[in-house]
Amino acid sequence: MRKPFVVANWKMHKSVDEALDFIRSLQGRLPDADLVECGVAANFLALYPMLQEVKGQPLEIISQNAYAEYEGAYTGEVSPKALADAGINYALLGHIERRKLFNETDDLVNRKVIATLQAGMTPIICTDETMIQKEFSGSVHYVFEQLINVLRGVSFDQVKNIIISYEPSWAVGVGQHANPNLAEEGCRLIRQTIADSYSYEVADKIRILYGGSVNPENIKQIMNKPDIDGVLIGRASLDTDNFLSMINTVV
Ligand code: 3PY
Repeated sequence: MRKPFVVANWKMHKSVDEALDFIRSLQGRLPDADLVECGVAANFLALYPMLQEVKGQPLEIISQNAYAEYEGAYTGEVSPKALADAGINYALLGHIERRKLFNETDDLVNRKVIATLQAGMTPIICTDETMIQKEFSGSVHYVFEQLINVLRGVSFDQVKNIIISYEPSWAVGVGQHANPNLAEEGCRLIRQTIADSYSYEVADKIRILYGGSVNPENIKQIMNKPDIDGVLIGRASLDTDNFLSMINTVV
């Protein structure tokens, strides 16, 4: 059984105080961790105070990024080592906004994956595709190639512990209704790629999330799909009640 995972991706929203208020307002309202895993991906500045505030609540505090080296002379970057030492278990890597706005390539994302694993954290690797790529070259080619590139050097043992997210750019940040069938198609393709490159057993265990305009109206339909084990939620996760109502549809 793959445990569902509901992740709020706040992007560059919320100050430290706003983030802490959010955590306080969740107090005692999250479902049992055996039923669903919940997490919030916040900006670097808010991560540590959030970790202090969350104590005892079943909520993962997640980094939205991590640098591609374990530590070293990289002014302005945040190392996987510092994140892991602080108590962060997960890092989002290669989100479509990082690829589009900050020119992150498959190669860079791959180095981030390796460094994050080295620090003992679990990468949540985002894969994407545009509608043009989907319609003209076909997802099979594009998503497959991207996944192979970002997983280069990831061993059989390591891959069991990673999480992959399908975040097609045609559905991210646009607020449009995400089509659950297309979301399932992308996640199924990811699972098939893992089965082909590692094994069916690993593919069956690995958690695959969908991200792109998930909201309280569409989450149930999306989560009913067999290859979707969780969601990354953008704008709709900024409000506590919305976030809780989405988590409750999953349990
Ligand atoms: C979105 O839904 O906009 C996201 O980017 C989720 O990560």
